[in-house]
Amino acid sequence: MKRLLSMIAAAAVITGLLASVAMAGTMLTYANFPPATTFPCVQMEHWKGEVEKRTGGDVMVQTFPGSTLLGAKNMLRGVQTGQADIGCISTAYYPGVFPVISALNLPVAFTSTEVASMVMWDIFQKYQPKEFDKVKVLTMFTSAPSQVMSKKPVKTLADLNGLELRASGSILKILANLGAQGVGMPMSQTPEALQKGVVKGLVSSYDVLKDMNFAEICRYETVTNLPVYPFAIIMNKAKWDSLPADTKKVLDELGREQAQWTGKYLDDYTSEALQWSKDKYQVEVFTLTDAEHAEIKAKGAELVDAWKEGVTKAGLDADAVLADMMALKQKYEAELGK
Ligand code: 3IO
Repeated sequence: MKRLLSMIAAAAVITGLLASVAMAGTMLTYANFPPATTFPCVQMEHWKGEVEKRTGGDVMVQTFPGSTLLGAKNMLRGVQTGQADIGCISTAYYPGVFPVISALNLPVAFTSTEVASMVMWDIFQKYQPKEFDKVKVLTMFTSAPSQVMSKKPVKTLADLNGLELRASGSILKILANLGAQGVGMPMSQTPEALQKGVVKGLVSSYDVLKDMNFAEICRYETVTNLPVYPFAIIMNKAKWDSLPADTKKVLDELGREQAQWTGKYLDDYTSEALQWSKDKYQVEVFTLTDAEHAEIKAKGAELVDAWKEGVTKAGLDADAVLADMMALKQKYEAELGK
């Protein structure tokens, strides 16, 4: 009888231990808007793997690509209200909401995603802009320099005249200055708009030729080297506050590393995606003349002035942010040889 009682007691202790182990763990939901094949989702799966490994399984991450939990436009609000714990935002989809970090979306001739992503992270760390006060920022990165992908050949800047191209953020203004018809919409709506003919092409980085299979419909690619799109991975503030200190440490340590990993991945991947498009769909690639690139640059200058005005109105030193961004760009280009 005594033996039976002690066995029952032991079983109860073991059951309690198992329950507390299960309860100690945290499950985080992570929403993303584009399809699983695209780079924002590739970096999401990489981050999930690192977090689960580095916390020894204490933190598990459940990912929702392709707008299955939150879409491009309700991502910010959905994370703030806790519909998802974590979400990926393309900041260009929220005009006026992120004045400081939209500096990365200016026409300042970033040629490397790794450089742009490191610069973005450092600018965020240094200025801690109020625009992110309501969320916890886990990491940041950018897309690669933006190019024209279209159904009609754009061999010269003149071919842009009246052409309907999907874009977002500052690129819409640059397109307007170049005589094109920019149409603002998130990446996740672009396949349908191309299919229906609402737009004749898009301005984004070459990774989407393969990952969204745009090479099939957009057989003409023009190297324009327009701005990168800045992305932020944000977490619900209350959820962040509820995490144990050691978990917060793991996530904080991953921030900069993840920015660099993503930038490096995309730098390598864009050329691979373009080659794939040539092999599979025989896409044609056009380059512009130096004079045309100078024209794009000249027409972008007024955008920088407009950005400065907005940031100054928000009570910040726009010249300092810009100067820091350019200095960091130079520093990382030298350091990384890019
Ligand atoms: C982008 C957005 C979602 C998925 C893949 C992508 N590659 C480049 C971008 C940038 C862009 O066009 C955007 O709208 O954020």
